[in-house]
Amino acid sequence: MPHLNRRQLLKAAGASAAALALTPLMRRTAFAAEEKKAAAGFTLPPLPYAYDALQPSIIERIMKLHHDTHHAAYVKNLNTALEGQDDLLKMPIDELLKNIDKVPEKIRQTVINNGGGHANHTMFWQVMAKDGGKPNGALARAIDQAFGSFDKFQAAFSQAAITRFGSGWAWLIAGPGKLEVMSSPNQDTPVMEGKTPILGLDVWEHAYYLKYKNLRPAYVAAWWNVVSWKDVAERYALARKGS
Ligand code: MN3
Repeated sequence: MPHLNRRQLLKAAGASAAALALTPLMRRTAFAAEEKKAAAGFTLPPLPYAYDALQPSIIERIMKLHHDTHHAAYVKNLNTALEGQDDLLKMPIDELLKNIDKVPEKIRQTVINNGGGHANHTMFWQVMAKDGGKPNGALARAIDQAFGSFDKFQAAFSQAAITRFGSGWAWLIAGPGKLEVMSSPNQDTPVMEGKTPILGLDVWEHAYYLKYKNLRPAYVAAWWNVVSWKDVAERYALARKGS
């Protein structure tokens, strides 16, 4: 290795850290078994883009509040609930939710609410991007097979999101079995039922009220513009490999 000065060394270290951060499996911290945790306790992952990246579909003010306040609170409350339980604090969030029966009954609902909130939002940030494109390849074929066409899938998913009463999520599930659409209340995650979500939409009012007021259908329609189909396809490929 040639001799590097301090500045060159720092530059090289920065470049490899950036490369690591961009590796799909490293970047993914929810709903993928490959995640490795270094320490006990859960942390708020940074947004993978700027607060204003998804405008006009999702405005900066919503993004800031949603990530820095709501998601941060789920992480904090989860860590507080599990204080002193290092074996549970060391688990990847997906594993903790899959093994929710191992959580003491006294704090189980708190862990479902806040652990689900942490996992669901971690995925939510990642399945969105500016100019997310359209599904292609194996994922597009699976969508056609399960729903008849992309339009029919979109209609079914939107319907699930719009008709979920109160707070909750709409999901595209990759298995077991063929693709399906479902919704869940509150922060309940399909992972607790042994299902593998590959796309999730937050329909809590905090996700849209500042821009769309009570018009959830308008929010859902605009959200399709920022779905990262590349990320969903990667999740689909991982789910198929895992089953
Ligand atoms: Mn939310």
